[in-house]
Amino acid sequence: MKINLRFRLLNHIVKSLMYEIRHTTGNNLRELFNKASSNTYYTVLILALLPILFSGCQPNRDQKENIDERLFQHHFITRDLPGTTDWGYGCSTLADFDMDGDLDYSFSGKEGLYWFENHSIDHWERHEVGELTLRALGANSMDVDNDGWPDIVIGGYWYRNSQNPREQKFERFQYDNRIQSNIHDVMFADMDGDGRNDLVVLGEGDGLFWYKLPSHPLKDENWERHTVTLDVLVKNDRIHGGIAPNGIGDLDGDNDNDLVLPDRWLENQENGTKWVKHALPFGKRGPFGLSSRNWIIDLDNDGDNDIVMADCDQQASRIAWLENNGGAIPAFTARFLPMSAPGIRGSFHSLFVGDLDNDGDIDILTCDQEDDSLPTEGAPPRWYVWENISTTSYPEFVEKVILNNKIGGHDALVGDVDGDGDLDIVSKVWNLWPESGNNGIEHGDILENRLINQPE
Ligand SMILES: [Ca+2]
Ligand SMILES: [Ca+2]
Ligand SMILES: [Ca+2]
Ligand SMILES: [Ca+2]
Repeated sequence: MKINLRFRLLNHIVKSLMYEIRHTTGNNLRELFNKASSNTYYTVLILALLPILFSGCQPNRDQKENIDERLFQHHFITRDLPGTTDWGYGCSTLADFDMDGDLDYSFSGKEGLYWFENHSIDHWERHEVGELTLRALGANSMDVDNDGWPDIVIGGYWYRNSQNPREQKFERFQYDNRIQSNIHDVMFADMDGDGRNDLVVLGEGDGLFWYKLPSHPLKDENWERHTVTLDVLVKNDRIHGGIAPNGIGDLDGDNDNDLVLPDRWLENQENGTKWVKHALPFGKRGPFGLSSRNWIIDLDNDGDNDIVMADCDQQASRIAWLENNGGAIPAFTARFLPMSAPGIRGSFHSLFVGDLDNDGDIDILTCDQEDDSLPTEGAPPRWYVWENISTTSYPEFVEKVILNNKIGGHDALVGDVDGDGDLDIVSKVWNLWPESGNNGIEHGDILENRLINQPE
């Protein structure tokens, strides 16, 4: 029986029985069963309910595997970026910048910051956001000034959407003039528990900070800054990346947002003003120190948050989920995801955790980046999904290569870009790779999910 039909039937039966229980005089089940014995309808209902109850309450998932190379179709968003190639492309965000109802994509190169207007899956128009003041890799979009239009935060600056972004560049404001180096991760999360999102940034040259967003941000002014830790600095533990794309969440069940770095989690105490370090069994060091992509989620559906972690900025990247034991100070066990495709992985600089095949369970996405300095071995850069094939609430993953055309990715982002009800993936090159599937030229990309509206 199809899962939806089964749940609809179960729902109907439970509602009917609850109604009967509530309206049975004497409030006892004996009367209900007496009624059942004299009423064919309720006998059928109860008999139908028994096997469902005895089969356990786990959804009996369709065991068919849905994800393979045919599910996603690659298109270029751009394949003629201007300018030089020795800098790398960063600052990815996915938001509806022109407020026309579809998701647009932004990223930067050395020459500046662009947003790509979504006309259709094969037609994207490049617009300028503005200039960068220094090399920047991390970015995120949020409505900073509360005018309803998504803005972009990069480094120590935020770029205000002009409200006419097709015609007019964004206006740049500086929120921290002390930041003098690349900020690798930019996140928005409520750190002090007042119900409003704060800005959280990580850069190995500056530190890990959170900022309260001011109510009148339209000026160059240092925002109220709280230091989470300076352990990330190059001269200390050198932590290059960690909190992106979803490494902030409640790990100890006390309803405040904690934070994940490659080899540790930091416990939020006293509304984001005190942070206590606890070890995690994951991070390994590469040429940029410790670096990972992290995603907090309750993956095994037992009520506590687990963590999906992928190495980045290093060769032979691994990926695992870390199971939370539910303790008051939780401990985590690393469950490494299987790698069955041949070759050694490159740098996994992307991570998404969500339902990519609309079957109700959580899958995991990453890819190798195109990068001569952190190359794959024995295979070109590829895209991978660990498809959840479990039939219970405890996950079980199998690795699927979903794209293998010499196109790598970097800080890929996921959303329903073509608005058809399934999740698509946008990404871009990291740096020039002469052997790339775009003849060695830089590019932006979309992997169209063909689950819905898939051609015959
Ligand atoms: Ca749009
Ligand atoms: Ca917490
Ligand atoms: Ca859990
Ligand atoms: Ca879609």
